Amino acid sequence: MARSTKKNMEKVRKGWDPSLWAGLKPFGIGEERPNNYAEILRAVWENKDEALYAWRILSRGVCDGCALGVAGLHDWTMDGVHLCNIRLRLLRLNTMPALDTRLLADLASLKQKKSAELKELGRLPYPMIRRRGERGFTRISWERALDEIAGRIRATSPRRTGYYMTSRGEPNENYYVAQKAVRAMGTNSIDNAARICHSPSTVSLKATIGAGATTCSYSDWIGTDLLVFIGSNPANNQPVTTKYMYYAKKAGTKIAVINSYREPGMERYWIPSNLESALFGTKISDRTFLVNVGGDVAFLNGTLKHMIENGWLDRGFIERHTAGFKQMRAALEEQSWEDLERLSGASREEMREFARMVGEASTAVFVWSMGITQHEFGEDNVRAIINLGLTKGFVGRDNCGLMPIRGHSGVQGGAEMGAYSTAFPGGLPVNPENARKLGELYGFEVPSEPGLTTPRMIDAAHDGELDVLVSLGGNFLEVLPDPDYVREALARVPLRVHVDIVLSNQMLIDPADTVILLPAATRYEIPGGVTQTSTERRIMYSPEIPGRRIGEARPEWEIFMELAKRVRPELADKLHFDGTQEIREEIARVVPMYDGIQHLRKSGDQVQYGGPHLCAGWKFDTPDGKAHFSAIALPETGIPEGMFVVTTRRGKQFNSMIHEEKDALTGAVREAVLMSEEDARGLGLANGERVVLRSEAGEFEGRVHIAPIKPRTLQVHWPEGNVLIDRRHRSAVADIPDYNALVRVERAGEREPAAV
Ligand SMILES: Nc1nc2c(c(=O)[nH]1)N[C@H]1C(S)=C(S)[C@@H](COP(=O)(O)OP(=O)(O)OC[C@H]3O[C@@H](n4cnc5c(=O)[nH]c(N)nc54)[C@H](O)[C@@H]3O)O[C@H]1N2
Ligand SMILES: Nc1nc2c(c(=O)[nH]1)N[C@H]1C(S)=C(S)[C@@H](COP(=O)(O)OP(=O)(O)OC[C@H]3O[C@@H](n4cnc5c(=O)[nH]c(N)nc54)[C@H](O)[C@@H]3O)O[C@H]1N2
Ligand code: SF4
Ligand SMILES: [Mo]
Repeated sequence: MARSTKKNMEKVRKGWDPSLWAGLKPFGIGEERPNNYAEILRAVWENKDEALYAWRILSRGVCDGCALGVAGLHDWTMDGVHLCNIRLRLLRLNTMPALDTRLLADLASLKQKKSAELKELGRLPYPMIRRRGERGFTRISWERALDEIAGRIRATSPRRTGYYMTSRGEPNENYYVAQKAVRAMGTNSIDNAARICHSPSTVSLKATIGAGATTCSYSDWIGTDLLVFIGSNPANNQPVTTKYMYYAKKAGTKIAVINSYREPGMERYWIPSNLESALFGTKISDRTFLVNVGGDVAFLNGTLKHMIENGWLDRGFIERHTAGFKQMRAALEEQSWEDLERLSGASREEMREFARMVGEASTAVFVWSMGITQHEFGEDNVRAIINLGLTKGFVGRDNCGLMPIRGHSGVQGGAEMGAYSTAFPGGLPVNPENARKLGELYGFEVPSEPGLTTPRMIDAAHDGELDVLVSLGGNFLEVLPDPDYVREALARVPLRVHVDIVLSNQMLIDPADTVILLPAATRYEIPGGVTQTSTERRIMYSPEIPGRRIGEARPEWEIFMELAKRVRPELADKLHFDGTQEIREEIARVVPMYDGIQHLRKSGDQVQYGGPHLCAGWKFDTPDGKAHFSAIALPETGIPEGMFVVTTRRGKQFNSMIHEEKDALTGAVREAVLMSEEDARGLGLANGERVVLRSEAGEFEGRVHIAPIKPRTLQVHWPEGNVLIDRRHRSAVADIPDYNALVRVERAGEREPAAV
């Protein structure tokens, strides 16, 4: 094999290493694990009517699955093929034929269908309209649809309108034009799925180190001394990372996991495209620390306390390049070991063991995800990780970094393009000064007040304060807490517009007055090609792929442009773009950090904004040029007697799109209630027994699935589990819902708790 030119790949030891194997059973026979070869056969079968198109998408397109990022079948981190089962499952969304719109004439039978079945009916081919009292949708022309929507927007105040975008597949160009159009229509109430995903990460990183994204690249994982995953399960959610982890381990990296569940995929994984790992598996985590749901601040603060007590710090870095260390230390001194143990669910010894791992490492990368962000104190969770990262200057240098690993393919670019109610393009805060500057560039007045965040849009709808709600993809009914409340809210909005590629159940909610469906093009169908930004800040070009086109589906950027021109005809020339190349040229001017985007022309073209490391040379983009430690109080997360804390998790699904009844990584079916053996015993419950979970918000019936999970914590899959979540619990700054709940557990059919 030729020597790799990819950074850090030269550190990977050649030859097989049995000490890293998961076991001696070839192919892990008999183990609970996904069969990735079967996934390939399934994808071939599913896409057989459009085999050539499917192949072109895989071999030339930028993946529309997660935000890891790949062009065609190769990435910028490792040699060899980059492909996974998520991408294969999502492929059909791009190749399937149009649905028969006659099916929409009467919705009675469709209302019985699950979202997965609705999606399988096919692509949405034409604009459709349904008025109050009508049984279903009828076809309407684009002209009439856009005129009607524009008329309604003009007839109301911009304050009474809201716009939401999924991050599923959305390219930068769609976000950029959408936010410009919405701002021209007089409001900042445009938000995207990043709000309910990593918003606390962006807020806290900006406030402490002046960076709004990961500071490092994936290649920094390979050969770092210590790689830590906190509240993150990339084996399921960014599967190709298991290959990066394999290489990292072969370059001497130790992996630690902090989680409330011993995720099977993070313990060992069989990587299909690597012979050694495919045969014998790879042991991934070297040390897993089980913590309480919500126990991370306590665990990380305890870790910090040990590090300070033992002097496992880089004092030079702390003195020269940081501020706030003393205040942080003072806050820690107030926190007793008793509280730290009780709230974290881990022992003082375990925190010491982790502290020693961090203390002994001269390089480390910290990766986190939804287990950290989706809490009322999500911002503090992130700050606690940043504190730890700053103890030894684990930022801005090789093999070091702070990485909020992103979810949806489109999510990194969403807020950076300004499709965010609290940020303008470039992630700049919405305030009068930034509004004035943007207004000068655009040639029209840009509103200077922050708009409605996603959860607040639904609150406004519920309160009767929204006249127009435009949602591009996504499904409020399934991605936000308390579906009954969301249903009521959506049913009150006089005009709902759903721009989408397929059907979903939120579209079928009866109109308060009017519902309009608009068919969107996928990213591969957009003339001129598009770009997407990955977690590691890489802006990648995805070309238009020749193949089947669907009815009258149009690129979403064009839909927004046309709409805004109708609402503000006097601004038509200022809102016009001839194509995606012209959009990229404007992005390069308005968002200087995206400079280079205008030169991307073909598959594989890319530019990583900010370079491999942000905060390089320990220069921090904060007012004093320093990185800031945070003094963090312990959130009171104690679990009242007789109760459990339940968190929502992903199975074999892509967010609201469910792919399989059973998750092959965990063995859990959709209705599973993951529970520790200890709790099951205490409640007198057996594996598989039916139980009811009751929270203040609602109840959920499922089946006990005994798993290596922290006692007093439970997990259920979402969206099914969303009925348990109280919508009022949200984080203070970022406004992300807390997707966890306190529940009582009862055996199904009993009124009294199952406890004996
Ligand atoms: N196959 C697949 N891939 C996906 C997605 C998908 O739905 N399916 N979704 C995409 C999206 S949008 C995103 S954001 C990412 C999400 O990626 P992840 O954040 O990895 O996804 P989750 O399944 O929500 O996993 C949360 C993890 O945190 C743990 N956890 C829960 N609560 C706590 C806590 O309080 N503390 C700690 N330390 N751990 C906790 C859970 O046990 C679980 O391992 O995945 C992306 N990729
Ligand atoms: N309980 C609970 N809820 C959660 C989470 C959790 O962990 N627990 N995670 C949250 C997270 S991290 C995220 S990112 C959000 C996800 O929130 P969203 O992004 O809003 O939801 P998705 O389910 O990913 O959206 C998929 C739907 O979008 C549409 N769609 C798919 N592709 C396209 C496209 O190319 N264009 C258009 N216009 N539409 C398309 C289809 O209707 C599809 O059904 O959910 C959040 N909700
Ligand atoms: S890991 Fe993510 S980016 Fe890579 S192929 Fe899978 S879904 Fe696509
Ligand atoms: Mo997400």
